[in-house]
Amino acid sequence: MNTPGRQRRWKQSPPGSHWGEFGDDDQLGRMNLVDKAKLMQGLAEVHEGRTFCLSLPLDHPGGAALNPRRLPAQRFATLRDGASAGAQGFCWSYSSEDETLTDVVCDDVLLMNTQYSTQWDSLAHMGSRFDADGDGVAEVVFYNGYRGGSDVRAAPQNPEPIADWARFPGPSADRLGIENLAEHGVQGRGVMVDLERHIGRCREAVGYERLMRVLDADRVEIEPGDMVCLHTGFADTLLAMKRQPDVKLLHQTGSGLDGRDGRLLNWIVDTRLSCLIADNPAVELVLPRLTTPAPLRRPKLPLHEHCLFKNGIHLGELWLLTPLALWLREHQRSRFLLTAPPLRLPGAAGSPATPIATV
Ligand code: UVW
Repeated sequence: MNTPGRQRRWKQSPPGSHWGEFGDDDQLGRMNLVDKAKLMQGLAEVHEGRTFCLSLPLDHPGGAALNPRRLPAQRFATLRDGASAGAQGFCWSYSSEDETLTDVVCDDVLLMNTQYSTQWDSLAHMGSRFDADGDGVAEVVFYNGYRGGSDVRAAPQNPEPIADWARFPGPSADRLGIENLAEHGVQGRGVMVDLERHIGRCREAVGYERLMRVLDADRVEIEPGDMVCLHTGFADTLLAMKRQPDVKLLHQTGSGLDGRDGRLLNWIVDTRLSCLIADNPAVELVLPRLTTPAPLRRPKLPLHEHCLFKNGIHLGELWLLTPLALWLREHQRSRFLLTAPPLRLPGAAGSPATPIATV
């Protein structure tokens, strides 16, 4: 909803954007389209009562070679006591309070990059340097004109040492954090687009023409509010590498959307899909640097810019889609019930996810 009498957060919005579509203060974007009716459509796709876990084990990919900014999770016990307490030193025992108590307890502390493995990107994940206030100078802004540095602030870097965690203020996207998605609930109709079936696992940037051919061939229809899943086979290849990712091979594996194809970007907006999900690391294929002269200012990840920054379309990445895609292929189906809440972690730029498909 718009707050009456309050000045808009922006004087100009980026070309191709739809800021204000769901109200000037909206923080959910196109997930607003996942409403009661969409959930009922999702439920109507359940015929077998069979579920698929769409998450990789969260210790995958393994190491940091696939994305050096994203370190693997480290897990610690909160507290152990020694073998003297009768717990063999691997967990905590109430016997340290009272020798007659028999309970033993395991608790974990997890130090994890929220976007290391199967994940949601929040709308605070990526913004742009854009002149929203029209003063001729670009500032850092996010979806619906939320400002970098005030509405969305960087979390402090890794807390060191771990003992200082008590003082760690936590992530700090006051607006657009992933908790908005969690509070809305992520449950509705999923639609599988099986790119691997037509392209195989070779690297190909999928533009509008190619995508339309795939949708036509498989008779896939996408309606407003659908959560669209793109199966490329990438996560399945990654899983088979058993946490020892062969990055050279992975960089040649699997298709992804071509974020430089304007027709594709328009299609994403015009279909009114609610979010885009893929089993690859970025939904789009991150292309090598241009060899021809490029315009001075441009995004490295144009599909991220178009979805997260301009149109409030959440992205899901590194989901494990192959078993579900193969089952749907075999049963000549493309639709299913998708239940995929992120963590309700206030202010986080992204979240691990353990999505479930029900068919
Ligand atoms: C980046 O790597 C910037 O983001 P993502 O995980 O969304 O692809």
